[in-house]
Amino acid sequence: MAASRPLYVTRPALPPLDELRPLLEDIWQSRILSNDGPYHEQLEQALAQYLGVEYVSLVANATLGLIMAQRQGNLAGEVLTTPFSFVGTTHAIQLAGLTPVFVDIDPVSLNLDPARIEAAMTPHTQAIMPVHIFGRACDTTAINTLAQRHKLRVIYDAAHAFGVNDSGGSLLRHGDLSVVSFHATKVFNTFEGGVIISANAETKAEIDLLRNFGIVDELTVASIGMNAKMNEFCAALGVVQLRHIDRLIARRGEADLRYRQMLNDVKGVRCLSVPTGQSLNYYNFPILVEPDAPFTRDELYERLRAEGVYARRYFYPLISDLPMYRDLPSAKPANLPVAQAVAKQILCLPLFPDLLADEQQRIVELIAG
Ligand code: T4K
Repeated sequence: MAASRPLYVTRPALPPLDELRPLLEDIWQSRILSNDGPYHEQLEQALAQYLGVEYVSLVANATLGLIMAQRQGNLAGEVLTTPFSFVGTTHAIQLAGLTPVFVDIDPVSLNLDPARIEAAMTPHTQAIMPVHIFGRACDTTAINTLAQRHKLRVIYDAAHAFGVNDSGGSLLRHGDLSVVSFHATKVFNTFEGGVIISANAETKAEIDLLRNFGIVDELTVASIGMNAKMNEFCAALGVVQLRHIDRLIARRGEADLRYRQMLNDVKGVRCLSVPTGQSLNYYNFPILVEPDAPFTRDELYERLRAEGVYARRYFYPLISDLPMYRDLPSAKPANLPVAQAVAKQILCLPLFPDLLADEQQRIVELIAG
């Protein structure tokens, strides 16, 4: 077999450097490097149009976005969330001064199970932070109903959900706020970055203050804000990236379909079902290693690794099993049986726009053994 490149779980897409160069020359010329510069403005407007949402605030990364989304509501108390996510989700709750309460996930969507949310509520519950994991939509209707009934805020961790639509439009329109990540590993990347989608103009105005120290003008500071601004370099990159995003998502979709076809007859592993009523951005390609497979998930992970295929166990260990969270009452494994099982079965295969069919064939042959 010809020498093969290492296959990481993702490979960031970048535009041709020549396309970016005029924007960089402009920045070099103007010396406007940050604090609501022209490319920042341009990208916010372009994203509002592309995503089909109105109130868009760029941020330096999604973690700061999630923290600010909680500070904006002046929340204090408990936030119901999923243990099956990137650790940043729960860290953001803790860093905002709130207490995470873990709720089990649905075995099909792998998202927060709405049927279990009410049982986890206490008089201290202030908000729900669901995650559209792998860009697969949460049950937004059920979550919205619960939030209205109990007067809770909903902050979606939409880190994976760039450009995903459901039958009513952008998935990002749900809840009080949604936070998307533009990290290098994401479908749409600005090296580091993210965006907060607010439900209304007042919320956006408060978020925009919070991301710049709460500064209104030279003499007025309105809130205890932080520095969560996106700089002009990242914003300019975003402007150029957006020109290519549809093609890149389409190529991810082609690779996703190829995996599904190639893995169809492979014993011991199962692809997640294609969700209905929503589009996908094909952020990841998660598979589940069946309990009766002739190998364990970790054996498969090591087998691939030995051949230069760096699949990742997203998301294992469960956040609720990490040392700083495992003593919370809601973190007990018996409280989270579905998440516990899924975390032991999940494996994300490499998926990125320029992944070749031959490379996928090699990966699938390694899995088939
Ligand atoms: N909520 C959720 C649900 C999230 O998934 C995340 C982030 C957040 C919140 C927070 O969003 P941000 O604050 O980051 O905007 C990565 C990312 O650092 C993290 O952003 C992401 N989720 C998470 C799922 O993945 P690691 O520690 O797994 O990344 P790392 O460095 O191991 O990279 C994975 C692979 O990607 C590497 O093996 C190679 C490739 N890679 C990575 C980078 C950074 C590249 O080829 N080039 C690169 O520049 O966390």
